[in-house]
Amino acid sequence: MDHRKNVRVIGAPTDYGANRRGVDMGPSAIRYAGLAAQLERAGAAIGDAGDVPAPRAEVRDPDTETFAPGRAKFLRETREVATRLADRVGDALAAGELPMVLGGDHSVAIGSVAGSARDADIGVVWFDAHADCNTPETSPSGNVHGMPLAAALGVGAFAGVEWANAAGLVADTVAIVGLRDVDPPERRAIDESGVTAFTMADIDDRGITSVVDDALDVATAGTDGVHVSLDLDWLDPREAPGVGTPVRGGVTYREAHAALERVARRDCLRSLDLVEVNPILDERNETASLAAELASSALGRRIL
Ligand code: B3U
Ligand code: MN
Ligand code: MN
Repeated sequence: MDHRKNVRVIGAPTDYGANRRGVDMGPSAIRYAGLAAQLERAGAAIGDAGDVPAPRAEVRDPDTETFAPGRAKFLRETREVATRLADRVGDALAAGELPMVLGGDHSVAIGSVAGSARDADIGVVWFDAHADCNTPETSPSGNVHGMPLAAALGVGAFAGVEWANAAGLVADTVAIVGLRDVDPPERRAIDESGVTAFTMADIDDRGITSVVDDALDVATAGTDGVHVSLDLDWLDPREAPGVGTPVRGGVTYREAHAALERVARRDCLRSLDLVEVNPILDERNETASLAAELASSALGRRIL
């Protein structure tokens, strides 16, 4: 898979899917943290496609478009960006490049998954403290960054929503890794959809490499490649303080690298998201640097 080493960086500077402002500066922060240099260490050639246009939350009404019952704030804006991003991701893949999406809040993954699945059967590995399996009916917050996996899978009100799930991601090839904050309706959505879910307790019991190998088995079974969606709140807040919804008890620096190194070793990476970096809440751009480093590990950065 030599062509996969040509990376196309695509920024998606959104914040309206999250309840904290500042995550829209994630793409700048990750670039500034030395993403290009990190990717070069993995032997990748980098093209930066700039950012997809993202509307400013201040000039939009969160409830212009609604799902009833329930709430999904800034749904119209989410759709606009997801649609544009899906095109950009699909174009990069069609050109033989590996799209790397810099968020922005996690709602942008609706677009990256849709683009990645456009002309292929894909698996997904979702590294996150949260399940992101809420729907407008079940969400406690109305924030779409808690819903992207449900949207991509067509759960609940997202069933048949063309821009979110027309590309046909199937739950059998989706694995979530690192869970420690799951809402009760999400638990039900996971059970009913058949998504494979690994909690922090699984990582404690079995070790990160074994869990990630299992997740990759799920995501590679009968698929053409894997989309990896990395929410930086997957890591422990001590390692990654610059996120909007930190949850104690996440993976360590070493576990995170070990996980992404397993991804590289499997040679299955098709597309990658680095999301939820919030520079306003960060310390010395550490979380953005970590995102850049982990991307390098995912692409097979050599130590020796
Ligand atoms: N599950 C909660 C909280 C949350 C989800 N994703 C993040 N936070 N980052 C919700 O609002 O859906
Ligand atoms: Mn999260
Ligand atoms: Mn997330």
